[in-house]
Amino acid sequence: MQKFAQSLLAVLLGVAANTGAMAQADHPPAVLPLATEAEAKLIVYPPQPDALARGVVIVQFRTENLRIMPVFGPKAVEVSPHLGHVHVTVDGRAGTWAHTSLDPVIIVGLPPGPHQILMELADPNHKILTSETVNVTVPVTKGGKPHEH
Ligand SMILES: [Cu+2]
Repeated sequence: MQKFAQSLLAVLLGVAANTGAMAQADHPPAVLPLATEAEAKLIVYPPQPDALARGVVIVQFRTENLRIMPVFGPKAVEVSPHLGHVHVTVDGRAGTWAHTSLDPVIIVGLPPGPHQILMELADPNHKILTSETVNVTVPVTKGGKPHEH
């Protein structure tokens, strides 16, 4: 019985330490190594319309069955539950960057017109697991100039 109580405490503490960043829509995040890993999913939301009207592209996203962290290398691929990051590429150009948190992707300075933002969910060894493409049209803003910093 004591062993069961200790296990329960470990689970409860694990949940408390992992709430927030990994909260998911239908179930809490895994807190113990998993015998089998469910398929990693990347859910990307449409750019925020208010910001887009000002020429600022803000893309929010979340993952399921994979935690976004700045951890890399073959040993990290073996960690359970799985870790990973997102590769972001704008308009197919060279210059993909690794996004290593669940913070939104914020892009300023795109010229008015259609753009494609490719978001690829990668494991810690940069193998692509799944991807989503965001199609966005940056409007001509007042004065004809996009947002500037
Ligand atoms: Cu990578």
